[in-house]
Amino acid sequence: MPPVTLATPFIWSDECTRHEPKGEVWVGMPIEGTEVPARATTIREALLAAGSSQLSAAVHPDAALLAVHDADLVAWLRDGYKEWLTSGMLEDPGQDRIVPYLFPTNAFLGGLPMRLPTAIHGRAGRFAYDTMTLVGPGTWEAARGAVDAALTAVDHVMSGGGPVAYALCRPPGHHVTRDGYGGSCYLNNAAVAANSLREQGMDKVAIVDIDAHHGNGTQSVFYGRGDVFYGSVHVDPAAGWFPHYVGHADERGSGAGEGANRNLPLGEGQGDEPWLAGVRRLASEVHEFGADALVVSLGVDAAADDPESPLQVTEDGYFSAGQTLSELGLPTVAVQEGGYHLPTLGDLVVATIRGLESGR
Ligand code: SP5
Ligand code: ZN
Repeated sequence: MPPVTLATPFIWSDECTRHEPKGEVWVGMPIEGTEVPARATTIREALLAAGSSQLSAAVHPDAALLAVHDADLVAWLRDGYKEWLTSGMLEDPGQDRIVPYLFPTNAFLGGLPMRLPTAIHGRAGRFAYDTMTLVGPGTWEAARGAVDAALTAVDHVMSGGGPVAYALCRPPGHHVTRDGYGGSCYLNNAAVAANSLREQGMDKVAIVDIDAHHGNGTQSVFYGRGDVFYGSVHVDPAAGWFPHYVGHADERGSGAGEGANRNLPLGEGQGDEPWLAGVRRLASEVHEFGADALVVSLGVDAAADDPESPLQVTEDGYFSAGQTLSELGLPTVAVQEGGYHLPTLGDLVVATIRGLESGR
């Protein structure tokens, strides 16, 4: 029997393929980037083949974005590249992407106030926290389009369009804090979606992050808040994986957010059973939290073939994760995060969405 047509629509923005990272700088080495435009088109083709209907992302005002991100970060992403060009960086030294070389950490400033450097290359490390997340000609448009896709998915669910909507966001977003970007992410699509659900009347919102990496940005945005739960199952940063400094089990939230953050790190090589046990535990905590709506940070890079993580989850595993989350019976917005193995990417996303809509 052929699989049933997907009932869940996907939200698409043409802007999302305009970001061409070209490469990234990792431990000083210029390497080929894996967060490429073909990720988005591959997923789109798989969704269309599965019968999902495409909805266009509607352009939203900046308000929802600025409720989550620092206005100076947003302005930098919007205007920084133009300034990079007018400053002549393309001619000397011949760099056509914004690549930071100096980071104003506490260790550097030692308590002195942060001044705004005159040189554009001095300013490049103000909001970026790594050298892998380069800004080029279409980066702002793509990142902003991804936010519009996430917000359109929220609108769809809130206006009674259906119980589940999937935003095909690219670039991904879960590594972006209020004012820091990195990990191939520029604006935090999932955090903007969750906060928008709150502002549109959902009293409690939960985010379940099944990307292979810990969503340090999303955690950071909601760490002190009791109205948004963040839970993640991911490769253990203590085993040597990005984001290294954040994503440990003892990070439980602070102040009003105490207890509303849950990290379940897994060792290298772990597959379906321990990963799904993590997803089930997050689902039960979301239930106990009393969430009214769910945002899924849907990264498929925990899959066995993925080049960016050592986890060994299967396509069936992704289906089961979706199924477990669907049993919560909550209005659900799924937002694309990572996933880099082009030959299996589309099937992994389709399997997860099939799970998310099972039994509805
Ligand atoms: C959204 C998302 O999944 N971001 C993940 C970023 C993690 N990148 C860490 C990159 C480390 C360098 N990659 C080298 C690959 C060698 N196999
Ligand atoms: Zn990831």
